[in-house]
Amino acid sequence: MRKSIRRLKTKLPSTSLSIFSTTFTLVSCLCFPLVALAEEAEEITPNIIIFYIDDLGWQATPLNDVDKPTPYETPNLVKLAKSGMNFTQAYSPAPTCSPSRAAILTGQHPAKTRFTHVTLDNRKDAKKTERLIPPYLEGQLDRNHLTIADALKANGYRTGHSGKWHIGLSSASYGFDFVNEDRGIHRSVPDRTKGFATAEDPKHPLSKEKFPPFSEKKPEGISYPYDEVTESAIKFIAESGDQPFFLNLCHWMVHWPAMTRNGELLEYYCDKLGQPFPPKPGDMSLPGQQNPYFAAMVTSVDWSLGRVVDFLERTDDPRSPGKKLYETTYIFFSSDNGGATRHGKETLSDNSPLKYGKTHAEEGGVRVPMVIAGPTVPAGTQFDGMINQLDFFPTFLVLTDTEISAEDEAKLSGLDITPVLKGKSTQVLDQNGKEREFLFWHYPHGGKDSMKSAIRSKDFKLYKRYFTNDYELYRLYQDGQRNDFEETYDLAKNPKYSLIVDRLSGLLDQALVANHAELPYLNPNYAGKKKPVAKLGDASFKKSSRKAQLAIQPSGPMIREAVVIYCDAPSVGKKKNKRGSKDPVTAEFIPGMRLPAKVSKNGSSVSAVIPANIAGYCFMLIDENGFMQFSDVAAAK
Ligand SMILES: [Ca+2]
Ligand SMILES: [Ca+2]
Repeated sequence: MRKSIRRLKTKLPSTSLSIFSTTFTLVSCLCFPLVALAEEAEEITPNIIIFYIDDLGWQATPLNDVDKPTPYETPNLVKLAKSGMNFTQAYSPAPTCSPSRAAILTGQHPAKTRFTHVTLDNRKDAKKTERLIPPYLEGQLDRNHLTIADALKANGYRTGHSGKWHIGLSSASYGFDFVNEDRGIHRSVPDRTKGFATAEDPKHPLSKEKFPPFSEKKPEGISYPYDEVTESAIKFIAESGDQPFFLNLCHWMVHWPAMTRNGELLEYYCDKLGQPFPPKPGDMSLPGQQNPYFAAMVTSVDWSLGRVVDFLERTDDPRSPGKKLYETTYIFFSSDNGGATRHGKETLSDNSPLKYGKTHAEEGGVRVPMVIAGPTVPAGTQFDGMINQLDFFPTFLVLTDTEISAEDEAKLSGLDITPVLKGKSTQVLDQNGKEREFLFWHYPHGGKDSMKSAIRSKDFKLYKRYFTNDYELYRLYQDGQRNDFEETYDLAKNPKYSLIVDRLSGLLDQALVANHAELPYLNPNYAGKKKPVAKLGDASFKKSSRKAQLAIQPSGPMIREAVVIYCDAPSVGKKKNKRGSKDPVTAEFIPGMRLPAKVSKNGSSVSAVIPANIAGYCFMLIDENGFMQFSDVAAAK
């Protein structure tokens, strides 16, 4: 069922350099030796590393630190930015984990792949208090999509994944040769105030080598415990030998649980934040960025970045005599969504001055740190234009001279940013050489405060609120200067901005339609509903034809649309995805998939043929009044 990649003569359109005669306003300008180095470096196909952090907010590093300075230290990220480009207005494709990761892998907008949140294969009953319910998400990313790993592999790359996956099944099913989904050093402990790693720790021994932070107590620096995510990534790089490589390194930190096995690092932050060490058991409820466990996680992932960069800096590139791997490798550093602000009573971090955080399309939920360094990226530069991780896929294709079919190419949602990366353009340009007009987000999930779609175009950001069916508008910037990126002053009802509301809402609606975005449905359990909901009747399954059928009672509304969802047998319950499995799942049909079902002409019954290897099924039904419901899981036998 997997699509094979055809090597075609047609290449991705690479924009002609002549359009980039616009004024050059990057912070540091290119100087001649860099250009010479850049041209030389392009001779071999470069290695690509995505260094991806879970839940690292825009204000959680010193890079783009505004207003109150962050206490978290990330010396290796600061160093990476000095050798590459810092993107001050970088965005994740979604405000949560799975959709951002899937969007990078497929290059397609989460709205288009209908992979918009982490609630995979969730058919729980909705609350009585909510008028709307989210669409159903498949149990795993559709394996028919061409992934960037597939594309690079077909071009001779060795592909490796280390750490968190969270897209369903395992990375082995999506084009990765090397798979290690170990949690590394980030794993729950019974009591996080004690039991820190030691030099003799059997699984996570402390390093002999010392690293930052340096303090009066530890002027030589501190040790770090063994981290499998980092070490397996380095092993993958080392084993790649003569092959160019693509590494997808995804940390489980700085996500909950807020913990560290690094006692010295925790003590450093307790001292810095003026708190006792070890911290008292109980809630870490101080406001702002005062959680020493969270701080330790930020510095731990930064240490990991330092280990990988250090390895690249001291290892010869077997493909380029005289060069180190660091000179032939691009590193794309970013985070899957904005910072998580709380877990229960515990304060994790703080995205202020940005609004909200993870699970919200507001700036706090989608604006993330991003640094890109590599052979052609001018050192110490900054780009202030909008950029999205959806741009990674088309950019990788150009950087690595990888060709994909025209059909797959047409599906990509992002744009090639190599002209920006090379310091040759101050704008992200589309295939026609025009500046990208907007970015959008689609998050039909959560309650009334988060179920929104959003669009950012130049200075403005507009939100479409599904619960109230209206808009919010904020002016983040004015004449390039910070204006209201706190998103405090809603201008949507101000007549002065009505044209902007009209234009942006029109663009957003067009984008939602063009991407076949699935919108929220009416909740049949809602206590305040005003219309009736379809009543489900008899279900049947014919063994010989494997045809499943469900009748609808004539006393209520009929069915307008239906899909069938493949399940395990009703007696089995929900099976865990094969996390970390090194074997790709090759079955054509698997539980968690959803496919169109047949609706009878008058909507009084729905049916589907269930594949032989599928033991159970249910229907997702949308009735004439717009209510969505699931039928009970039935056995396909
Ligand atoms: Ca700050
Ligand atoms: Ca995340």
